[in-house]
Amino acid sequence: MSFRTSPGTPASPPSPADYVEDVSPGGGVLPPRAWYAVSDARSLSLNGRWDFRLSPTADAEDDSFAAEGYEPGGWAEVQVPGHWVLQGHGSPAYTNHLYPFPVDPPRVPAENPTGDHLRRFELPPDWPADGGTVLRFDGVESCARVWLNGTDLGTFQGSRLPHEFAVGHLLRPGGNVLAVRVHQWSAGSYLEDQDQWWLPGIFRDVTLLHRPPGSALDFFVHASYDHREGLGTLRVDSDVDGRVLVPGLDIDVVTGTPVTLPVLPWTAETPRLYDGELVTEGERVPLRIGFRTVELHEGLIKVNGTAVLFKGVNRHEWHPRKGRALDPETMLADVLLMKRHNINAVRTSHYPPHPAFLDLCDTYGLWVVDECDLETHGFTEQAWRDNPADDPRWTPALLDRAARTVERDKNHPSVVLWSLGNEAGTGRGLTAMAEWIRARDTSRLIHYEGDHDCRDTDVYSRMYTDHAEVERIGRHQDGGGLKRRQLPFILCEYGHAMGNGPGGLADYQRLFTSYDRLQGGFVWEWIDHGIEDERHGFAYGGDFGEELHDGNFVCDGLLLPDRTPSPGLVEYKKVIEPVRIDGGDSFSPPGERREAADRDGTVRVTNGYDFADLSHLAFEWSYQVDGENVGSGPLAVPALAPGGTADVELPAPPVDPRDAGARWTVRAVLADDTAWAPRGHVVAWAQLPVAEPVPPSVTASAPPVTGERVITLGPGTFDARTGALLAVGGVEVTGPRLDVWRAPTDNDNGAPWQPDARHGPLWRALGLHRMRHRPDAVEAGDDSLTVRTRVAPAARDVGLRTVYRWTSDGTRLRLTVSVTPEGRWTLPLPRLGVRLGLAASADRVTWLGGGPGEGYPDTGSACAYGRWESTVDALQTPYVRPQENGARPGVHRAEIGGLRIEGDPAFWFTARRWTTEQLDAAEHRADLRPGDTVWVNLDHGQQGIGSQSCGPGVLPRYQLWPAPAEFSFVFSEVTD
Ligand code: IPT
Repeated sequence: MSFRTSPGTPASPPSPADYVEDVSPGGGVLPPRAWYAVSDARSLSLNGRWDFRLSPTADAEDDSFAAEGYEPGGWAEVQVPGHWVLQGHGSPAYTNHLYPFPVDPPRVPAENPTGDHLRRFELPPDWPADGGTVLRFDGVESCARVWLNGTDLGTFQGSRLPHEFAVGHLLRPGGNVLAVRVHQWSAGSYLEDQDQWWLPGIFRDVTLLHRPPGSALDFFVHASYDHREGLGTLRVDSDVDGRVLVPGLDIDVVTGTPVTLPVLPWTAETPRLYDGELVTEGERVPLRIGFRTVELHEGLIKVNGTAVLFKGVNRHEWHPRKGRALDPETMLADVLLMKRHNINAVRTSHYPPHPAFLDLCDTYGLWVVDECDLETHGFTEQAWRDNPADDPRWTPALLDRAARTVERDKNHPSVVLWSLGNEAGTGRGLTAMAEWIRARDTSRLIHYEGDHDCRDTDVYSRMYTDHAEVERIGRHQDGGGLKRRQLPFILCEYGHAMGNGPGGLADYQRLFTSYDRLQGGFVWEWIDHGIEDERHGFAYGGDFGEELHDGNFVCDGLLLPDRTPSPGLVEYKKVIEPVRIDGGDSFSPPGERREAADRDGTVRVTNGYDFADLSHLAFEWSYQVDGENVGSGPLAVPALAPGGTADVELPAPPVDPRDAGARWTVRAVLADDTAWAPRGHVVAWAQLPVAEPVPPSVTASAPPVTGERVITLGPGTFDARTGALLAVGGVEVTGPRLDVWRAPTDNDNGAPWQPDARHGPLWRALGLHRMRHRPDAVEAGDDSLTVRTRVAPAARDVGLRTVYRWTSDGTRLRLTVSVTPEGRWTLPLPRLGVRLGLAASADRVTWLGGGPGEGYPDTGSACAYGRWESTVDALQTPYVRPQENGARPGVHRAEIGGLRIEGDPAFWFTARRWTTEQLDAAEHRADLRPGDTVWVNLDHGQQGIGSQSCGPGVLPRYQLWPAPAEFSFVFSEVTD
């Protein structure tokens, strides 16, 4: 590293590494242009094993390794694409918004891990000798200097953007050596302060592209759609003249010529692409043309004349072993998972993705908000002083990033909005970017969240706004300047999916569908960025000894790091389903009765798609009594147009509809195989309760019998001193006793910047994790055993007076728990119920209630009422940081370890091989070890989940405030 001289003193010769701290984007690269994967021109992938040497500073080694004839003796090897820190060289580091180096732009720390890479390659023998050749890097973090055969080609910054060099004149048939020096930190790092792992390396493809004489340079496919006339207009502008062929439309015109003709439009729901070709003298480039028009009209984002509702996710690129070096299979897996979960939109947070991902979005149909690689979030620590986004010296770099984004991706029909970046404050650089983009591409709208006055944008966008404010915005009661008041609204981030949750999604969706101005949102975020790790299961911030880190804030996705859908994704799928089936809600959690079934035998079906009719769906009914299917069949539903509604007659119920626990289930499934899911895939569903199940009844007829040490009552054996239940028949039991504690979720713990009370820390401060149980009386009456207790934490005057009343009919045992809060409670409870222990041999679990996955008061939409079966292990949701999980809501009956439990009313059921305290203490999955007891929680109430790990807390109606409560369970031994 060179020391800069002060003004006036003669400059010392520039250090070879000066480009690292240069605010300009680099030098020697070709201008940006449209990206395409293949053409008939030759290409050669340089991916694979590269020689690699890591040094601790930018200039610890001189650049002699790039000279011809250098022998990389003693070097290691890395895989390209890849990050060296995930291949045993150095370590990954995670910070949310803090720069992991002193903020002194554009200076970077002296410790600047630098990876020298060497790749030898031969040209294929038939590599054409004419024309030129381009060397393309699709992504290098964060700054590179490149040499080919000893010649210095130049440098670049802009990690997730392509950079090309003209190299034809330097290539030889054999014995080429490509040398790339990559610095982890550069001036560009100040522009790349996204909330993610810092992962240096050549993490996207490196390709040699032959450019035949007369080959295409840049080209721009303009394909609009006039929804009134059903006409598409195609014009392909090309830097090199040629012809545009679209055989399916009989188009054969010269470039630059508009053609208007009847076409089928492209939408995310109906992704009609026409294959075409751009034919220039030297090259044939395949085109995939989607006709669509994006506009701001009457204050709404419209595509082809129709307002769209974004049901989106924020997608970072992530693979638990490869980091951001995604392979094609992983990209496809993401798209298929999104489509199968009713997601229709992606914000490419917070940088342009690998370009192949956008090809998949075109093909399968996803609206894309394509975001530029720009975030300067760390400057918030100094009130945005010196923010590069408002410093003209950085504007060329910002414009370079905008241009590389737009030029690369402009031919994708899926891209409907350009996003300037994320969390970069406001400033002249952002305005310049917006102006440049507007001048270059008039066919898309501009998004940026950081500018709440919408000076540069076409849409009012916010993140983590609470429900009440979103509703005010929906009603146009949010004030703001004239421009903003006329704009549509989206939540570019909401529903923070960290750990258990997010809660409250259904409540947001109700707002989105109620107010036109609200055009939906993008859940934060798609996938947990956990790193596969032998020690921990999955590692997160701090696990690599970082001096600054933000812990598991990097694990906040709808997918677990291995792409297992979390309950949050299953919930989101249900909440955003594109067909609404009414007549009863999917499922009523305990304590909340929703409208009963439509007893007239009709069900109301509403098409919630924006463009598609329902002809691709088949509808089915089934009828359950006590969770048991007693009939099913097809249901004829008209192919409703978008927004259309029909009342559809259900068949006569297959059994007497007064049967207890009867309900209809109606499902909309794919009628045929699609590109993204097979026929029969469930798109939408609802359950319509007909009759509630009969609550269990136990006639108190058996008397308690007091012995020396134990009291017996029917099948129950109790400790005579404490009144604790010891066994039900032959099933040994520990407890049950009152339990109010849960291992705080990330959302319970909350984020410091949220105004709402953060319940997790407050619960702990109150001592809810160390409640003491004081037995006050054990009273054997004529037909009941009553145990009186007070449950309270040390040092506090609040408590829960708790009475357990046991009765029996000789074979079954009924427990009624009465809870009376005492003292001044200022917090809701985590949970309210009982916990009991069973032998570790308890494994198989069956239940009648909500399932198959977990559900909490504000996350249970996707739980269907039925008979479910699982094992204790499979009931767990393995969140990367262990926390409360796995409750099954609305359970009327459960069996586990030989014990049958019936609820009056229905309860939340949870079983695990560790205690809540162990779950609470664990920091990683690997910390959880099965003990000798299976702990079962039977909860009358649960606090909701909310989204406070970044967003708003639990809505009042899902909070569990201490209040007098009474609830019962009936225990019996399973004999059949
Ligand atoms: C917001 C960021 O845009 C996103 O990158 C991520 O960090 C998210 O939060 C939290 O996971 S910024 C936040 C301060 C609202």
